[in-house]
Amino acid sequence: MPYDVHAVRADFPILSRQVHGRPLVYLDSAASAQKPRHVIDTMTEVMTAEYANVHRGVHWLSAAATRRFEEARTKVARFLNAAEDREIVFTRNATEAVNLVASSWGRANLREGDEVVISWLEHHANIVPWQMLRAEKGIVLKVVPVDDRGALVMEEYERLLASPRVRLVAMTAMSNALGTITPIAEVIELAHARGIPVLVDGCQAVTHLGVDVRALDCDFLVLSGHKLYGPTGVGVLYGKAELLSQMPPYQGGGDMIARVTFEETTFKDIPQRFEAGTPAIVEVIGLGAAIDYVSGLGLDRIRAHEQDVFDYASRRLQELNSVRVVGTAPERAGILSFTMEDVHPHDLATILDRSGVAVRAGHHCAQPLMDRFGVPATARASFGLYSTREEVDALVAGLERVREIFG
Ligand code: C6P
Repeated sequence: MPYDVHAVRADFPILSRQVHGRPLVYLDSAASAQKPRHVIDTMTEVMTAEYANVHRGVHWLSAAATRRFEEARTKVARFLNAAEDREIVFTRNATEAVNLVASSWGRANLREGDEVVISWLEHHANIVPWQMLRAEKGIVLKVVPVDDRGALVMEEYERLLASPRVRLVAMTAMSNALGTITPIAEVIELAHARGIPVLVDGCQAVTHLGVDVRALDCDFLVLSGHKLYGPTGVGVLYGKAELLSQMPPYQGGGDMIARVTFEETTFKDIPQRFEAGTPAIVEVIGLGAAIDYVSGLGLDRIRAHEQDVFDYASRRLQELNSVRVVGTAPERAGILSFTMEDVHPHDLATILDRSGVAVRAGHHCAQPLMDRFGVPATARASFGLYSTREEVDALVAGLERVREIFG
């Protein structure tokens, strides 16, 4: 079946609105994706008809809500091809999922002088939690460099891995700032050859490329629901059952305990052990609906469509002499970062906004990467399953206007 992007767009109510009197051109899906009606309706329907707290009540509504909540866990597990549902832990977002691993696995397994390998491509969410652990435990952070195109320097990675003190590799599968796709399968294989576990930041890869955790054989993977066309407030930590089972709780409270006395508390098994307190019930169910929606369209078809829009945008931006694309690695998808000579990215984004074109301007929570490329910020256009070539044309027309204004 051909991919009918206009039919797909009709599923997203917000895409038909206007901004500043112009049709919305939403090119900021890497920050957060828009929501299809199926997600909105599912969440409304749960709150209208099947809402109660989960895992607690014996009453009908609580059982209904619990069933739908746990069905969403199954959907996430299938989507990622996890071996078991209990390998899926619901968190607030990807950031909390990395913090969970750093606080629980990291505190239990890392000692002073132990090394964690990350890369220059990382989002702050996969840098700062390890720095906090460094302050607490004296671990050492090693950073794999990128070349001038924004591709990982694999020889350096191998060199860093050769140290006997490396205990964990924590790396993104796709850069949110440059769109670089990292050779994450090879990264994992090389680490595993030395018995080193790997945490994958799958925030962008899950949406743009799709991820199979068993094919990758990653040990942990984190993602945020809101980038996957689901609601905010829900993220996922995937972890191999054998690893999660050995990890101490991250937060204490209700729903994660087996038995509490004032002297002692015993904890539930995974995944509940890591889900203290009332979870984001409606949002988790909404994430399940988003996965149904994305799966219904088919990740392969989405990827092919996005690649077409991305390639078209790359060509069109190349034609603009005043624009410099930051990040030109051969393997890229969905995200284009750029600067314009003598124009601050914030001014650029503000002028684009006046014509209805929404792009992100800033450091994209990847300040070390901006430093690497000698820029304080970039403008970033990011595409989603609803993006079109016409929207790229609107972006290019907007950029031409910016050039005119700045002479
Ligand atoms: N990137 C962007 O505009 P949270 O904030 O926890 O939902 O996701 C954090 C995160 C982690 N890793 C990657 C690769 C990401 O892209 C993000 C979120 C957004 O690029 C918001 S800063």
